[in-house]
This record gives sequence, C-alpha cells and structure tokens, in this order.
Amino acid sequence: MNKKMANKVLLINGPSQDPSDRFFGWPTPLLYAVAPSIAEAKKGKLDVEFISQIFDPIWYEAHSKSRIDRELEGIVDKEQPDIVCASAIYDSVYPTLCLFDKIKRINSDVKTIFGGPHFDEIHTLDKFSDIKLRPDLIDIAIAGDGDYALLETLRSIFNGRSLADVDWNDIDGRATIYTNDGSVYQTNGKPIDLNSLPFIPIEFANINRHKNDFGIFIDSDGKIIPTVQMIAQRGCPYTCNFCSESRNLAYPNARSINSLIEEIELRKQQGFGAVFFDDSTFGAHPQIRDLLVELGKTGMQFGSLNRFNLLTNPRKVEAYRSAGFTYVYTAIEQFDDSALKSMDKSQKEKTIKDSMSVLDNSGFDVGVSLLYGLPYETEETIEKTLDFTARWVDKGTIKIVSESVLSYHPGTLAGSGLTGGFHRTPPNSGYPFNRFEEGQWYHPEHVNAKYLEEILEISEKRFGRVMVRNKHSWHSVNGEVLVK
Ligand code: B12
Ligand code: SF4
Repeated sequence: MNKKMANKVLLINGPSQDPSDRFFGWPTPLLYAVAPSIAEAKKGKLDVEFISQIFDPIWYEAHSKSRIDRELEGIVDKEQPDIVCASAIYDSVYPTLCLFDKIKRINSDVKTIFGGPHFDEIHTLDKFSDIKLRPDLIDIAIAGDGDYALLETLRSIFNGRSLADVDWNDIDGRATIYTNDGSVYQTNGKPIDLNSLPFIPIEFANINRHKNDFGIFIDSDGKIIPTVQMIAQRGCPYTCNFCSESRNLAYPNARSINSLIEEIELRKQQGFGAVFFDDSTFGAHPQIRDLLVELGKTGMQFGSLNRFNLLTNPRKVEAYRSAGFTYVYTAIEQFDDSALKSMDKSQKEKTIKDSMSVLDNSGFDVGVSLLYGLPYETEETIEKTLDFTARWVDKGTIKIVSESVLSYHPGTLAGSGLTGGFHRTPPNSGYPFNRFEEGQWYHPEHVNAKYLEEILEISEKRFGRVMVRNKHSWHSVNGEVLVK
C-alpha cells in the first residue's frame, strides 16, 4: 500500500444493470453534486483531494462485474480514499451497493456517501430507503439538492465535526441528510441560486469517451462533433403520472441567460462544438425566447430534451433553428388520445402530428421515445404508435427511436403500489426485456416476454435502423467501451 498524503475522496457513477437499449452521456448528476466541493478544494478552502477521475463503468452484470470489481480494488489500494461519494439511479442501486461492499471489505473505515436521482425519489419511503435498508454499507445519504449539502457534509467530516453541530439552516437548497445511526438533517429549503454555482468539473469525467456520446451531431467529414451536456433549468413543470421528474418531486429552478452563455463560451474554448440541453423540458425555461437569441450568437450547435406541445408554433421552431438547434429528443409515448390522457401527458395526437410537421419543415432531426406496458394500452394504441413512428422515420425526420417499458417507480402515482425494491438484480433480466429502456424492472402484469417480443419484432422490421440499440454513435460490447 502507498503512504497516504491527504484527505481523499473517490467519486463513483453507479453503473447500470441495463446493458442494452441505452443512451450514453456525461455523468451530470454526480458532476453537479460535487461541483461546489471541487471548486472549494481547488481554492484551498476544503482540505480534500478528489481522485482525478470519476470511477464510471458502463454497466455491471455477468460479463463486466469481476473486471469492474478488480479495477475498483486497484484504485482503492493505490489511492486509499477516506470517503467515497456515489450517485445512483434506480437501476444502479444494487451495483453501487456491491461496490460499497467491496470498498468496506478492503477498508471498513472508508465512509460512504450516497445520493442521486433514485434516492431523491424514494428517501421518504421507509420501505425503499437505501440507508435504512443497508446502514452497514451507506454511512450518509443525501436527497435533493446535493450541491451545498455535500460540501458541508465533507467539510464537517474532514474537520472532525459531527453533522449534528452543523448549522444546516445556513445552507441553501432543499436537501435532507440522513446518517446510518438514524439522524436526519435538513437544509434551509431556499432554492439554490444556480447562477452562483461553479460550472460542472467535466475534467473529472473521461472527456475522450464522453465527448463522443452524441452521434447525432456530425460535421461535414462525418465525424462526431465533441458535445457537452448542460442543464438550463432543473425539474419539470409537467405531471406525467409514470415519471419520477414531475412537479411533485422536483421544483423548477432556472439558470440565467448570462450564466449559460458564460459556460458555453468556456466549452467552446475547450474545443466543444455542440451542447445538448438535458433539462427535462428545455422549452419550459422561463426566458426561452431571449435565451434562443443569445445562444444563436455563440455559433455552437444545440439539441435538447423537449415536448411536442412547446414546438407547434412555426416561428418558435424557426427561432430554435436560427439559434443553432438541429436536434430535439421528445416523447410520443403512445400516439393515442385516450392513452395520452390516462398518463396525464398534457398533449394530444394532434399536437404531436402538428409539431412533427413543423419540425420537419424546419429541417430538424428528431429523436423520439415510445412507451409500452401501460395498463390501459391496447393492440390498437400500439399499432397506431408504430405506424406514426414508421411514417416519420421513412420520411427521414425521425432519426432516433428509443422504446421503453413502463417501469414502476415508487415515488410516482403509477408506481405507488410497488412492493419490490431495487437492492437486487433486475426481476426481468435478459431478452427481450433488456432490449427496452427500463425493460428489466417491475411492470404491469400483461408485460411478459412474448408480449414484448412481438413489439420488438414489428419495430425492428419497421424502423430497426434508427433504434438506439442498433445505431448509437459508439457501441460497447460486454461492458467494454469501444471508443476510449
Ligand atoms: C443526464 C442523464 C443521463 C445520462 C447520465 C446518467 C448518469 N448517471 O450519469 C445518461 C444518458 C447516461 C443516462 C442514462 C440513464 N438514465 Co438518465 N437521466 C439524465 C437526466 C436527463 C439529467 C440528469 C441531471 O444531470 N439532472 C440535473 C441535476 C442537477 O439533477 P440530479 O440529477 O437530480 O442531481 C442532483 C441530486 O440527485 C444530487 N445528487 C446526484 N448525484 C449525487 C451524488 C451524491 C454523492 C450526492 C450526495 C448527491 C447527488 O445532487 C445533484 C445536484 O443537486 C435525468 C433527467 C433530468 N432531467 O434530471 C435522467 C434520469 C436521471 N435518468 C434516468 C434513467 C432511468 C436512466 C437509465 C436507466 C435509462 C436507460 N434505461 O438507459 C440510464 C441509466 C444509466 C446510469 N447508470 O446512470 C431516470 C432516473 C430515475 C430514477 N428515479 O432513478 C431520470 C430521472 C429520467 C427519468 N425520469 O426517467 N441518464
Ligand atoms: S415525462 Fe417528461 S414532461 Fe412528463 S413529467 Fe417526466 S420529464 Fe416532465
């Protein structure tokens, strides 16, 4: 073992158990959570050394598990971290706990801090609360705005001060901090001023790998344009009842135009040519029109997550185009009014149809998400969805299709009756479940292998060439990234 010099923190982006229909992307939840702590450490105001690269394997299951375990052991042995901070979505809870277990077996003094979109969703539900279920593996868990809550937690640990002695009322944000002895603390609940946050420290992620995550942005030589992700506004003002991001679980909080432009200019200097806005609904930014004007002056190319109902006005869509937007990813879910109503999608078939025509006229590349497994879907609603999608794929407007299966999330209305948890390997692993986003977890009863296989066969035949699972910018095999 090497001799240790400083207080050290290892960052882990929890690997998914979902090996198939996947988008790839920068580990932004973790990067946002640690940004203030890394900035303070750089200024010498937090006596911590962050190990320079996030441990960020792609997925953790049969093929890749033992290799990932060995890699982690090597890092822990070499770097000797005092603290490990990990971010997990629901599908990466089990792998993250396995990795915590590995670390604790090597050195039981290492403290583990757990957070991320999954814990944000379930922390108030005792039955699902990871720190209550595994206090032996998780020392501290933070829900909500991780930004300043994590900074204060690290500061307190490295100053040898108990979390009970921190004046949490001085700390901005809506965060709850849990310790494995049952203590709970809360920050003051004031919305974080997103403009005063440091920019995400992308150098802690594998830049060579992640800059190629967006194969939809291509230059005139056919090369992928280096792309970063940004979030202009947190949360989502809509209330789709299957989604863990709806208004009840997240509060909208927007960054100013100046702050966004400043970050984009920095990324430009760093050699990036495109920005993908990963807001749940980019078009809901309160200053969207002015923002588009300013984005247009940067000369960068853009894409965003958005909604059809915000993209029906031709002049507005042209404003996106003039700003440099070439790509939009948005959800059809199911092309059927009664299904859209049942899921509280706040848009109709007509909205989707109209918007698709407008986007097509403006020369947009469109990515769409389709959602199956809804308790109220019928053969007819699925057929209509496949028809509509195939038509626009044939026309060349839809360039990417991702198919998901309704996966029950305990913090949502649709998933409120869920009893099974996430401290396990997926209950529906393997083919054909793993061909769908979120396909491996808990679904309504009618979703079985045969049911999904039929959908899979038809969609492969009709638009297989644009499926995420077949056409992503770069692929990985058995957990190995082909582009390093
Ligand atoms: C970027 C993104 C990705 C990227 C990167 C994901 C990653 N883990 O790094 C890519 C494209 C790879 C991806 C893939 C997937 N994603 Co995704 N993704 C997002 C997206 C669009 C943005 C995340 C973000 O940066 N938000 C902004 C930041 C500021 O908010 P935040 O994420 O909540 O982070 C805050 C807190 O959670 C907390 N926090 C976060 N990490 C940590 C860590 C510590 C230690 C602490 C203390 C706090 C903390 O502090 C942060 C700042 O306040 C969200 C939707 C959204 N708009 O939020 C979905 C979302 C996170 N993804 C989701 C899902 C389901 C997936 C996939 C399983 C989909 C699939 N089948 O392919 C995979 C899983 C991959 C994986 N292992 O993580 C779900 C998670 C649901 C849940 N409750 O767990 C979300 C919420 C979308 C949704 N509603 O379905 N995703
Ligand atoms: S599905 Fe999209 S629009 Fe609906 S609540 Fe979730 S993020 Fe918002």
